[in-house]
Amino acid sequence: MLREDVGFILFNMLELLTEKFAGTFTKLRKARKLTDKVVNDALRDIRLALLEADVDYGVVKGFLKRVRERALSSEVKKNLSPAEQVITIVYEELVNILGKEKADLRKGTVLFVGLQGTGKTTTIGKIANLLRKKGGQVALSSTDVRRPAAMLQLERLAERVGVPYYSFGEGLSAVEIAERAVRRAREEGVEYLLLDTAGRLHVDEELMEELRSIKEKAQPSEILYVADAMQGQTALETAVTFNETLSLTGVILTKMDGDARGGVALSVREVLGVPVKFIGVGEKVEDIEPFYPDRIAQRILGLGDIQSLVERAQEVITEDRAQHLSTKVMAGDFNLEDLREMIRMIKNMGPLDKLLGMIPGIGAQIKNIKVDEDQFKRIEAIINSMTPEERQNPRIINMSRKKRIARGSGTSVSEVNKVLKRYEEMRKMMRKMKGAAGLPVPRFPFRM
Ligand SMILES: Nc1nc2c(ncn2[C@@H]2O[C@H](COP(=O)(O)OP(=O)(O)O)[C@@H](O)[C@H]2O)c(=O)[nH]1
Ligand SMILES: [Mg+2]
Repeated sequence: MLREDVGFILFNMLELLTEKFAGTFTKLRKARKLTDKVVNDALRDIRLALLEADVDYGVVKGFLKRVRERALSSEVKKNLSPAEQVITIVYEELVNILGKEKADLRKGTVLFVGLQGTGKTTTIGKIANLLRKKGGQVALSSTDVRRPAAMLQLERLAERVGVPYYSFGEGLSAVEIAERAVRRAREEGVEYLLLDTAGRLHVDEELMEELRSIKEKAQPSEILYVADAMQGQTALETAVTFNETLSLTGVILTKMDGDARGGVALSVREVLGVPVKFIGVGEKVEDIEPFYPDRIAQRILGLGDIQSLVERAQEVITEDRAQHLSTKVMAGDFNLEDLREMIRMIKNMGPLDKLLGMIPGIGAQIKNIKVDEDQFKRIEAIINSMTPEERQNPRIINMSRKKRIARGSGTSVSEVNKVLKRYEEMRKMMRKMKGAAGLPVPRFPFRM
């Protein structure tokens, strides 16, 4: 994807979508029966996808073995196509492997542990915000005594979120702070005491000893390991050590807004035996989501986080308008008015780069691209400068009209041309999509 093309995200998005489907499922779609060879070919693609998604090798191996057995067994349903069968089995196994736990936190003291810089402090702010919004009684405290700045960071977050922060003056050890915070939380009837801890660049025995003592004194209801998803398998190796020392109760994966594809999430459950409870998707306090195994499974399958996207979209797009637009797209009857409406909807859906990350195949593509939202404004301005007739029937836009439109929108004829050319390409693409209807996507559980 070229930088200058980023304004035409819609076009690229559809293109990538079809490409992805075409690539992975064409062969499968042609198959009439699930033979050994068909299954093996499909599994090879899936294996690659999983490894690319940074899933632990051993986990992939066991996983594929189960899928293969099921795909070749007699359980397969007659009313599904071979492609649908494979996708359904893969999906179900993915959800199994990820665990079915809901992202609940037990009340009491919640200890956050992990290496330095993984996002512990930030995550505590985010979770405090979530719990408080749901009406929970929350308080924060930090045992990161060696770094006053880190304690201040948490105190600020507490202020921002509107929950109490417990501080006890200087000179106390981490363990003493933990003890006092727990006592005070109990006295004040706090339901969730979120306790921050110090991190290190590497696992070291001194830190482990300190955490062990904090655990003993604070008797936490949860010990959550905060892992940076961008670190992939390395994060997991460290987690194993923490788990041996502390018996973790869950994991929080941060920085999932990067191009980490979620494979670590898959390995966590298998390797540590504890669930992923939340994922961090940005730096702001709102940027956290409960972990939904089914959604991650879709994401790993390359289907994108369709569910979250749909939810986000539903907040700004009314059912009627969406229906109207998709009918037009399906009918191959898509004019510049519709394009403008789509651009407006997308603009209302929030930061583009984040949104795009949820779309299949796009996450990695936009890693290094700063989405140029200005370009959307320019396209909109160009379309605004057209007459309704021109928007409905762009073919009538001749040179003199182009000049007028360029002048009206403060752009140039060549920019107007570009928009028209891309619109034409999009329209063709949509025609193709229409032709590709009947993609082998299971009715359940995917909503597309
Ligand atoms: N993009 C992104 N950045 C994050 C996320 N969580 C934390 N960060 C950033 O990671 C850095 C380290 O976070 P911090 O909470 O101080 O880590 P700690 O040392 O484990 O307490 C900060 O710059 C955070 O803004 C996340 O989910 N996404
Ligand atoms: Mg910190």
